[in-house]
Amino acid sequence: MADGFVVKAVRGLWYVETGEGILCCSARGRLRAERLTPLVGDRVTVTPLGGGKGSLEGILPRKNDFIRPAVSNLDALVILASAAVPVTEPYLIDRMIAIAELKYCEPVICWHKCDLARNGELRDAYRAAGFRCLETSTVTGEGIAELSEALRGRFCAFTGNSGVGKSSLLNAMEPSLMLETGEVSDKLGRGRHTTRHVEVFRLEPDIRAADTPGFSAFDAEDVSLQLKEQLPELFREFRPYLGRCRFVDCGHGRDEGCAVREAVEKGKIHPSRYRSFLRLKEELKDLKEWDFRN
Ligand SMILES: Nc1nc2c(ncn2[C@@H]2O[C@H](COP(=O)(O)OP(=O)(O)OP(=O)(O)O)[C@@H](O)[C@H]2O)c(=O)[nH]1
Ligand SMILES: [Mg+2]
Ligand SMILES: [Zn+2]
Repeated sequence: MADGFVVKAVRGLWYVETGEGILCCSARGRLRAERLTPLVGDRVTVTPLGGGKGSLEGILPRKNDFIRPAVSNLDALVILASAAVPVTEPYLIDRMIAIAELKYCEPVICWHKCDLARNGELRDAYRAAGFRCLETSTVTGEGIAELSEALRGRFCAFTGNSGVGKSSLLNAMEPSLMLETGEVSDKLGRGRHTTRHVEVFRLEPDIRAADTPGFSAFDAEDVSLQLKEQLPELFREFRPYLGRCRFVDCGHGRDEGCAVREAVEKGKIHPSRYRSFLRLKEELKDLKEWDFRN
């Protein structure tokens, strides 16, 4: 039996990095019986079967796990956004931040393609809220070294809409990767879903990074009852105001005497973040405990 790390999952086969190289593994019956699906990022135990094959026997306890992208044990989630085509909706950034915060994973916000366009206002808003927020470009090389430094020694996944430049940015950080990239469609201004599966690569200096397929509006959502219950705290710049509202059960919407809304009005919280909070709250409002029993 050997220890390993799942670097890729394709159609019921897991590619596991071990001391003997990468083994292509199928999951043992016991895992299937327990309905445990290995994820990219899992620490696992495998039995080598020879010929580059193996049997995946067990999954070590996870630090966290995500549905989109389907990965586990992340130290950081690199959220790519762009002010150029395809423009990223701030709501998507804020939703991913909330999910990362829930799972004790650091969100790193990357305003990419900054050679084409910038959104200085939002960049500053995220920085003021306490996030690591970089501007990067594969054309000018801006921010690439800074991003590599921020991710040193960590396991992270790159996420963001299709065409935002995840694979290109990874190539810029580690030119030996030569990952496939795709033009953004002129007509629709959308990406072409070039990357088809999650895969982990090693980058200098001592980084493990997963490239992931860009998402579209139809993907499975990583929502949970915990996300709903903890939502206000997951917007970290709201925390100083929580508990200061007039009513203990304040929903931080139109409620009278809401300290969060007052902070927005006084310019302490950016309105775009507050709008995202309200929209996410609305989206989660019908989630009930029984939706999560199976
Ligand atoms: N101007 C400019 N274009 C970029 C930059 N980074 C990526 N691109 C272009 O954006 C397009 C999409 O890049 P990809 O790396 O394929 O995007 P992706 O996020 O991996 O897309 P999916 O794999 O579909 O999710 C390509 O045409 C890239 O050349 C950048 O910093 N500046
Ligand atoms: Mg890609
Ligand atoms: Zn309130």
